[in-house]
Amino acid sequence: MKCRKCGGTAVLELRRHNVAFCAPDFLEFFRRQVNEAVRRHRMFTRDESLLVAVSGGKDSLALWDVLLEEGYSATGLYLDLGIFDYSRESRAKCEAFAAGRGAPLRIVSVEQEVGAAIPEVRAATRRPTCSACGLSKRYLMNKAALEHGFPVVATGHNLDDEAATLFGSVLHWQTEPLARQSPALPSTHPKLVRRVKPLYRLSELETAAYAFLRGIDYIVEECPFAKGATSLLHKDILNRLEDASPGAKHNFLYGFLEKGRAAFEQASPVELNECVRCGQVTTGTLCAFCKLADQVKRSR
Ligand code: Q46
Ligand code: ZN
Repeated sequence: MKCRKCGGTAVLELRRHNVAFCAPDFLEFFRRQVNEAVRRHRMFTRDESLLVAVSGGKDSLALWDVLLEEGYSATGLYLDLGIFDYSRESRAKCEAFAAGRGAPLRIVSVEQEVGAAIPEVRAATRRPTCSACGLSKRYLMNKAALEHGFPVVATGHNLDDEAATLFGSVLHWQTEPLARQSPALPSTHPKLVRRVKPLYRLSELETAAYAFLRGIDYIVEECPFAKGATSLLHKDILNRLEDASPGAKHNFLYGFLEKGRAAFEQASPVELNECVRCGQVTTGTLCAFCKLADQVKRSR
């Protein structure tokens, strides 16, 4: 296999693009895809300070790395979920990455903010772990960005994540998630910062290859609560489709973004209020995070 750019020995074949690249040209391809995502969706400008949500995994650390390499001012945000060894190890990976690059890292403890670490939240609320966790993460990312003056939060969601989320929403025709699924969600309220996904054009395999070639030390283990998640089943189904028909995931996601999403967005306008307790945005009067914290407090 030869590199499409330089003719040297290729290290990676990208079947959906029908190309192969050597290591330096693959890294260049990766950066170009990120820059294209940023440009196409006007995610942020060179003058803005970015808050990058990092979990210690390959995607978010690859994202932080590429943004720093491209010269952005990018601060990491690690949310400590208190999930046993997984959280201890993933936090250590983020701290080591930050120290190695001289990049600023903020750490927020879910236990302090919610009143219990994620494993106890389930027992306290009987809510599925990932639903309470996802809700807390979205809330705390926005809160950290607002408190420290970041206009935008970037997350490491890749093409596989986005296609699997879309697949799950379509299977159940969940119109609200479909209206909100986008590589760039604008700020629709002064208390809501922009949320962007600069890796949405890159597959999981490509972010893993980038992390490997850049020597990024990331946590390989998944969160113990991810086991059996339907999103993994959806990823598996899409991988089989992709094997048989390279480009299937990409066509599915890009086609929706170009042709389908606007219809859902128009059909589900949302009115945002400020939570009577914490002041963050909600569609009701008390936000879901404050309700969760109340439930935790009551159970104690
Ligand atoms: S961290 Fe949280 Fe994920 Fe673990 S508990 Fe579920 S949502 S699986 S990305
Ligand atoms: Zn609230």
